[in-house]
Amino acid sequence: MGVFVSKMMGYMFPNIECRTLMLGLDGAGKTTILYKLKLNETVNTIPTIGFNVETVTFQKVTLTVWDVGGQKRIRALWKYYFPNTTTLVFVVDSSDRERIPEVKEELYSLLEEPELAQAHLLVFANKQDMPNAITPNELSNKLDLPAIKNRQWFICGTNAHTGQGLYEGLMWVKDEMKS
Ligand code: G3D
Ligand code: MG
Repeated sequence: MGVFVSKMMGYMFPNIECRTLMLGLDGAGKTTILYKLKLNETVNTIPTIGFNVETVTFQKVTLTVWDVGGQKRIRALWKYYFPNTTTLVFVVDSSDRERIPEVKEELYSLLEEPELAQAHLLVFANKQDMPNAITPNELSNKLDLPAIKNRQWFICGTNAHTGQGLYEGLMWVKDEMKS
């Protein structure tokens, strides 16, 4: 699946510059998704600036990944990654119902960032394989996504272990970039 997705990415993003930020609470599944996509041989982590940033580049697609939440002091550093972001990929642990309010709070604080005003939003309702997972539709409602009118958004259910759903999400990103 990883190799397949990598190949598809090559076909999907021939000349389109695409800078995505993949964000979510800790434990949502971001690192697992990154490795599943195997966008590059190595995932670079930049530990020096106080929080873990993972960056991979494949062809013209750059994925920068970090955990949201946590200390205010660290949040001040996020903004350096905001400019020129084309797509915000927000990963949610669909099986962690207790943290949905926290997820929502973090999501909307990001959507209020002026430098992310142009960014499209892709939500991965991850861990769909878990028996107690909430469906993408239910998550969409809990996060009030239908109320978002000022940007394009899309939600899909994923399983980062099998890669299920990741391709669907990336196809949407591609189509958005083309239009
Ligand atoms: P993060 O990078 O967002 O913090 P990780 O999250 O990628 O480190 O994943 C956190 C845990 O969730 C990991 O468990 C990982 O295997 C698991 N996980 C990620 N995606 C899925 C999924 O789609 N389904 C299920 N069932 N589990 C998932 P461990 O136990 O390895 O720490
Ligand atoms: Mg991680």
